[in-house]
Amino acid sequence: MTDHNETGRRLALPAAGAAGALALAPEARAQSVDLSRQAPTDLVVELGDATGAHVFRPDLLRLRVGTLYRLILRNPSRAPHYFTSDGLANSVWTRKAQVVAEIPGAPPRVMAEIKGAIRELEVYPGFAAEWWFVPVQAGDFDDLRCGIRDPDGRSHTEHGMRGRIIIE
Ligand SMILES: [Cu+2]
Repeated sequence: MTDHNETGRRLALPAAGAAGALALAPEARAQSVDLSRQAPTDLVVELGDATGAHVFRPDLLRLRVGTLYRLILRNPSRAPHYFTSDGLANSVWTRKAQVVAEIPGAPPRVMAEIKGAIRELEVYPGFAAEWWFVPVQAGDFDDLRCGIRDPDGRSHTEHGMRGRIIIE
C-alpha cells in the first residue's frame, strides 16, 4: 500500500511506546497493518520440571520484531516460578495476558484476561499463563530469571533458572 493516510498511521501499532514505534521495520510501517491482530505464533516455555530442577525449558528464545507471539508459560513443577526479563518487558507491546486452567482430560480454559503493560509473570504449580505481545525493538538479553528463594536462601536463578532472549 502506498498511501499514508491518517487511519493507516493510527493502525500501525496501537499503544506502542514511542521508542517501539520508531523501531518498527520499514516494511511494517509501509503496509500500515495492525500487527496486534495477526494470528499469534505460539511459544511454550516450561518453568521448572517434575524432578524439582529450577530451569526454563527452553532457555533460549529467538523472537522477531513485528510478530505477535502467544508465549505460553507452563509450570509442571511443585514450586511457583517467575518469568522475569526486563529486556523483554522493555522491548514489547503487550496485547494481553491470560490466565489459563489446564485440567487433565479437559480443553484449556481461559479464566481471565489482563490488559496493559506486563513486567513479569508468576505461575503457580500445575497452571499456565499466556503473554501475548509484539516485539517492537531488537535486542539480546541474558536477564531471564526467577527470583523466588529456596529454603537454602539461594534464588532459583542461582540454582540455574536463567535464560536468554534474542529479538531480531
Ligand atoms: Cu523459580
